Amino acid sequence: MAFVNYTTKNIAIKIVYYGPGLSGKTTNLRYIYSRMDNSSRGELLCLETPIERTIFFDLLPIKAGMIHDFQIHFQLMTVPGQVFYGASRKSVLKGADGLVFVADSQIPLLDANLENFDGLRKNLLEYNVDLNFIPIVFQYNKRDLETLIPVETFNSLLNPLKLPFYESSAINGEGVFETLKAIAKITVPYVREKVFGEKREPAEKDKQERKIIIEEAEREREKLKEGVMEEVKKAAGEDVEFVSKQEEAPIRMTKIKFRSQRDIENEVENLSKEFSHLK
Ligand SMILES: Nc1nc2c(ncn2[C@@H]2O[C@H](COP(=O)(O)OP(=O)(O)OP(=O)(O)O)[C@@H](O)[C@H]2O)c(=O)[nH]1
Ligand SMILES: [Mg+2]
Repeated sequence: MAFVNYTTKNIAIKIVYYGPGLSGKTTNLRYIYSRMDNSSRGELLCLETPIERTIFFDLLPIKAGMIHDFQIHFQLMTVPGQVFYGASRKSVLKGADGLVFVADSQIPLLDANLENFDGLRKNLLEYNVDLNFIPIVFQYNKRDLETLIPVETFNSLLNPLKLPFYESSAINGEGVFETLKAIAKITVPYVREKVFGEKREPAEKDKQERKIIIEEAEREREKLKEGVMEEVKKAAGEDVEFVSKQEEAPIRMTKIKFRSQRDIENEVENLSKEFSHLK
């Protein structure tokens, strides 16, 4: 839920970049940081391991537009994608107003994308949030590489509602601002409704219709996945290996000391409300 400060007239809208390890979430934030004027963005806060993988999360506050006389701030946060940081992923997700799901387009990572997306659904449910009704956009990243998961495959498996999706090459900045603009545009009406009680345009498909489409897609998913994997394998040549979760190499732990889960949660919550690093 967006954080509103009625005294200073600020609204903080939390956008979480979620996705499997190394899919390019931090790269999105770095690019946004590098291309924005420093009067409209704060400092990029990254806690990372010596080998560049996010250990906890990244945070980038940016200033954007007004709702009435309230200044809007987007707090962009990433989760750590690696399998064993489940608890941190969940804390960062708490109170998210909008989501960007950053998928890795490389064929061997199809399963990792799907598992991570299932994890997102489960984590949200623990906060009583239904993934089918929270503002979300999909970013299919690393399109500059070869042998890619086709966009239609991603959409059939992750995005049966055909919500906004972008092909990107975050490392070159392609699709990064398009994604950010899209999620901002979708999220703001939800926040206006929650905070000011303004009615927003009803979603294109109503609740019941969405539920039916999602349930059907879920029933079909295994079948669809097998078929799609076969096709993708064929297209890519028979020698493509599919990586399973168990084979993921564990990374070296860092010197950053983990505190209790409660401390981490408090810190994320405080940072979500924090405007001091914005001019
Ligand atoms: N080729 C290519 N590489 C990319 C792209 N985006 C990110 N990368 C690279 O992929 C690696 C991982 O990127 P990160 O942004 O750190 O990934 P992450 O999603 O934050 O990873 P975790 O924090 O571990 O969850 C880095 O070496 C990036 O340079 C892209 O669009 N194309
Ligand atoms: Mg990261």
